[in-house]
Amino acid sequence: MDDHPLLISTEGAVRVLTLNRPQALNAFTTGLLGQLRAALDEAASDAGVRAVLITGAGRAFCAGQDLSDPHIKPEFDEHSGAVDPHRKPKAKDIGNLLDHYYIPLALRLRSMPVPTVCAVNGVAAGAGANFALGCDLVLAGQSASFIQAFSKIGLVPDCGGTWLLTRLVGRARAMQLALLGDKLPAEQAQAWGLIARCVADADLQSEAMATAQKLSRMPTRALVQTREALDASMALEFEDALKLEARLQSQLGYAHDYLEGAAAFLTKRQPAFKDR
Ligand code: LHQ
Repeated sequence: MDDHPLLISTEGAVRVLTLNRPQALNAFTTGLLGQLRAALDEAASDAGVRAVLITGAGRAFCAGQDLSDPHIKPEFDEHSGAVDPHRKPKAKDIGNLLDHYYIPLALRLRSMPVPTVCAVNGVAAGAGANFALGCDLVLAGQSASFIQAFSKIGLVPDCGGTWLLTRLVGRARAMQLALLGDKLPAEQAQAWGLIARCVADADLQSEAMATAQKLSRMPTRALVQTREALDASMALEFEDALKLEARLQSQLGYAHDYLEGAAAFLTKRQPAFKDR
C-alpha cells in the first residue's frame, strides 16, 4: 500500500521531491507519476521555489515503470509464469501510458522555470534512469548505477532516452547502453559524460543540496534560458545558434538580474537575484 509515494519538503528556496516506494525500488506507478507531475507543476508556479532537487528513498533511485501496475501488466499464467503462445494476449496499449503520464512528465521536467538537480542514490533503471538524466544536473552516489533495462523486456528506451542518450554520450555508447541493457556504474557514467558528478555515497545528499542551494541563489531566468539554448543548439546551424544567443541576451539584458549582477560586480558586493 502506497500511502505517500512522493515526499515533498522545502529547504530555503529548494523544493525536494523524494520518490518513496522503497519496497519496489521506487518504481513508477500511475499514482507516483501523477503526484510527481503535480508536484513539479506546483513547484513551477510557486515563486518562492528557485530550484528543485529530486532523489529516492531507500537503496534505489527508481527501477522505472512498475511492471506489476494493472495499467500495463501483461496477461500470463500467474502460477507457471508462462505466456500462452496460442492465445492472443489481451492488448494493453502501453503507448497510452506514455501519452498520458510519461510524455507530460518528461516535458514538465524539461520546461521547469527553475533548475533541476537529481541525486541518484542507487540504481536508476528504465524510465527511472531517463527521468534522472532529464534533470539539469545529475549527481550520483558511488554505489549508484544506470540501466537501460528496456531491451531486456522487449521495449525501446522511453521517457526521452533515445534523445538524451545520443546527446549525452554519443551514438556508439548510447547503442551499447540501450542494446545490452547492462548496468553502468556511477563512476563510469561520470567518465562517459552521462552525468555531471559521482560522489561518495555518504556525501551525495549534502552535495546535491549544496548544488541546488547554490543554483537557487543564481539568476534563475538566465539558467533556464541556458538550458533552452543548449538543447536548441543541437538542431541549429552555428550561425543560427549565434542568433539565438543574441536574442536571449537581448531579453536578459533588460531584466533585473543582469542589472543586479553587473552592478554587484562593479561595486564589489554580493548580488541578490530575484527574476524567475
Ligand atoms: C520492481 C521493479 C519494477 C515492479 C524492482 N516493477 N517491481 C515500461 C512499460 C510501460 C510503459 C512505460 O514505460 C516503461 C518504461 C520502463 O521503465 S521499462 C523498464 C522497467 N524496469 C525494469 O525492467 C527494471 C526491473 N528491475 C530490475 O531489473 C531490478 O530490480 C534492478 C536491476 C533495478 C535492481 O535489482 P536488485 O537490486 O537485485 O533488486 P530486486 O530485483 O530484488 O528488486 C527488489 C524488489 O523491487 C523486488 O520485489 P520483491 O517483492 O521481490 O522484494 C522487485 O520485484 C521490485 N522491483 N523493479 N520495475
